[in-house]
Formats: sequence, structure tokens, C-alpha cells
Amino acid sequence: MSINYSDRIPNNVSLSDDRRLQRALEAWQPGFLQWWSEMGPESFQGCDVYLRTATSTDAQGWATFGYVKMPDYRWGIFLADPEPDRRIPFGEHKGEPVWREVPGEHRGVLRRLIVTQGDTEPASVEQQRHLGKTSPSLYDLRNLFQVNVEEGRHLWAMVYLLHAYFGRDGREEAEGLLQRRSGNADNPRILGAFNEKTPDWLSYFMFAHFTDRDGKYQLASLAESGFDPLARTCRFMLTEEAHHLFVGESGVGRVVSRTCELMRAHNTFAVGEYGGIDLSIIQKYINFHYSVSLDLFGSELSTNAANYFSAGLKGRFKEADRADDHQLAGSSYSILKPEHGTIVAAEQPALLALNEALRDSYIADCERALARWNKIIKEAQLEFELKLPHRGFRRSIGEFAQVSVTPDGQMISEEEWDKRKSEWIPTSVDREFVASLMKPVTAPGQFATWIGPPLRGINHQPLDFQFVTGLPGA
Ligand code: BYC
Repeated sequence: MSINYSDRIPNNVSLSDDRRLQRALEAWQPGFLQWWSEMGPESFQGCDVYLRTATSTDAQGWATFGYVKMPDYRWGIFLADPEPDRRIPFGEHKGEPVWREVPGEHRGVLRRLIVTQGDTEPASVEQQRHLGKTSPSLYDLRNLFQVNVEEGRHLWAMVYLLHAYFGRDGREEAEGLLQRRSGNADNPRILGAFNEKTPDWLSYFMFAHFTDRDGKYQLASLAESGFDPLARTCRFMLTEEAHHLFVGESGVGRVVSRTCELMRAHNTFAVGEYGGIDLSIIQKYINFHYSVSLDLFGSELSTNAANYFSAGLKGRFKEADRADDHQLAGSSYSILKPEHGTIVAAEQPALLALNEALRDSYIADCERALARWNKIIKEAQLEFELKLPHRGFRRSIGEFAQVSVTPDGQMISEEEWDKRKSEWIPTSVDREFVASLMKPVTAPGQFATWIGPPLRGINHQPLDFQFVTGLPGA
């Protein structure tokens, strides 16, 4: 479905046929642009960035490349094409035609899900706004900005739903999305991970790998929704999400690769003095970002999740591929929980354990990526294995929130945790060291000392392509 770019707000939802909605969104737009100029990438708003922009939602048009100044990026409203005769795929309404309007009895819950999803998008832009100043290459700088503008567009996606389907409450929530600020003590973002800092590029790659990956699983679950506008919105968001995950996984992989190169060249694990990041520090960053991201799936046992599912609002990852009744009547699911000083498995009603089931799919995905990083180390013939910590490690939400668990899954006292945590998560010394490496590299085709080059440039461009021009001070 092609996108109408002649409207002030690009869209493929025939916005001009609904003047009221169009006016409401046009009234929200200046606030968004104001937010972008205050909270978007600092110091780079005047640069020309080699960005992809969607011109249609099909395979041909969703990635059209060209130089754009970020404030001129055409943020808009793009939904995947409707599926004819789509039916609600799960829950109590399974098999009924999907809803084109919000079902009255689920209005509050649905709004809350959309607001929670929407809130993460501007939050990540806020978290990353200082990173441009220390980018390890023009290639990485461009990727950062691509991710940032697309997160801005994902905010538009949720704001469209709020304006189009939730009346006055929706408009108020859309305002709230521009008011909250990541890390603000009085008005923080909704979910924990989105109030953490992203102070350096290693954190950024970890965030794009682990936290954006939660986005993939949450969006895929919402893409199953019986509320069809939400499903179609999330389906299109997922096509953009793949690049964000690529930035994260390949970014960490390139750091690992460079570290291995330095280890071999200097025959040491301590590559700091050669401008690299030790594998042990990379491991601590993994521990930190993975545990924060696990919290984003909510509690192991959640009546909220059960209600979302039964009501047909939020499905499971790849719902259609599952061979069960799609209602989970009488099914059980095994969860882990702490009990009397150890961690035990417990069978629970599958409906209540939906967050844990989604977390399990996510963990399996993280394991696959970790194996690819370990392959880099193995191919360099070095003895070291990166690991994902135990799911109970450093959790703030759910069954493990009140206990201390080591990365290999031993329950320990709080005192021991305090004594040993510097072995497991980045210390201020680790962070200062990583920060000390964050010097901008802006010559085309050059890369910082601590990261290897990617395999290829964006859109088949050579690595020394001028991915961003007009840098401040240039
Ligand atoms: N931090 O029953 P529970 C993305 C709250 S990322 C703070 O366990 P539920 C992206 C919860 O709200 C994807 N609070 O959880 C990535 C509830 O509060 P109330 C974002 C938390 O409701 C990178 C209470 O604890 N999308 O797209 O089953 C860059 C008990 O809740 C947290 C979504 O999350 C937390 N981590 O599930 C850019 C999808 N976890 O009711 C973008 C929409 C839980 O006591 N959201 N709480 O006030 C949802 O589906 C659900 O809200 C959650 C939580 C999965 C997040």
C-alpha cells in the first residue's frame, strides 16, 4: 500500500478522509517536533544523514535511501496491509472476525498496552541523545540516527492509535508520551530499562541487542492482536525493528572481534592498554543489559498477561504456528522460582505464565546470538566463553526480585551479593575505562580502536562512504 507523502503527515491510512483525526494529529505534530529538537540527537540536527525512509509498506518501497536532515525526516503513519477476513487467532473470541474498533469492555487495558509500548520509543531516543558525539565511525553514527528516527516513527504509530481510537483519553495519553522523560525522578518513563542511562557505545550496542529484542517479542505478540489496527501497526514496525537488532548484535560482535584481534596480536587478555575492551568487561555489560531486559517481560505469573490473552488483545510469539487450542484451557507451564534457598521448577497454569513463556522464546534467541559471538572467539583460537547469566540474576520484577542470584544460578545472601557484585556487573572503574575509549572517529572508512569494521556498508555502499555529512565543527 503506497504512502501518501503529499499530506503534512505522511500516511497510508487515508488520513485526509477523516478531517477531525487529521486536525488532531496535526495539532500533536508541533509538540513532537519540539520534543525531537529538545530530546533527539544532540548537536547533529543540521547534518545530512544517509537514511532509509519508507515510501510504501511493501517489499519494494519500505527502504528508500537518501540524504535527509533528521528534523526533515517524514515521520508518519504506516500500517501493514489488512488481511482479508482476518479472524481473532486466540483467546475467548478465537475465530470471530477481528475488531476494527476498540471493544468497549477492553478499552482501558488496550489503551494501557499501547501507552506502555509507545512510551519506550521516545525513551530510547532520549537515552541515546548524547551518543553522536562519541561515535566510533560514520557508519555507526548513521545507524544510530536511523534507529533514532525510526523509534520516533514508532511513537507516531502508537499515537495514531491513541488519537484514532481512544478519543479524549487517547489524546491526553499522547500528550503524556511527550511529557515523561527517561530517568526523570518526577516523571520517568514507564518501564525500568528505559530509565537507565546509555552512557557509551558498548552500552548502546548491548541495549540495541538485548532491549530492542524485547521489542521484537512484544511487538510480535501485539501483532497477533484481535484489535486489527494494533496488529497491522505492529506488523509494519517489526520490519523496521530487524535493522535495530542487526545494529546491536553486529555491534557487539565487532567489539568482540576487535578484542580478539588485539588479544592475539599482543598475546594477552588485558587489551585495555591497546585501546580494546577486555572480554571480562564485555561479559559484565552482557550481564547488566540482559538482566534489565529480562525484567521487561513482567512477572512470571501475571493475571494481567492472562487477561490480555483471554480477551484477544495480546497473543503469543508466532501464535499461528502453535498446534494447541490457542486458549490454553487446562494447560500448564513450568516456571522457575526461589524456594528455601534454592531455585525450583513449578508447574503453573499456562495462562498465568504467558510472560515467562515469552521470556523463554527471548532467552532462546539471545542464546543463538551469544553462540555467534562465541564463534568469533573460537575462530580466533582463544579460550574464553561469553555466557548469559541465570534468569534470576539481578532481577527487579517477578519471582526473583527479592533474592540475590549469581550469574550461574546460586542463591546467595545480600551481603555476599554486595561483596561480589563488582565481579559481575560493570563497576565505576569499568565504566570510566569504557568512557575513556569513546573518542569520535569521523573520517570516512575509519573505526575506533575498540571496534572492528562491519562486513559491508549500508545499502551496498562502500565502508568509506560519507554516511553523514555536515558534521558540527567540520
Ligand atoms: N518496569 O503482571 P506484571 C520496545 C509493572 S520494548 C516497570 O508482572 P504485565 C523497544 C506492570 O506494568 C517493548 N514496571 O506485568 C525497545 C504492572 O504494573 P501495575 C515494549 C513493570 O502487565 C528498545 C506490575 O509491574 N512493549 O519496544 O503482565 C527501543 C505488575 O505487572 C515492569 C511492551 O512492553 C518493568 N520492567 O507485563 C525502543 C508491550 N514490568 O499494573 C523500543 C506492552 C512490569 O501494578 N506492555 N511492570 O501498575 C506489556 O505487554 C506489559 O505491560 C509488560 C508487563 C509486558 C511490560
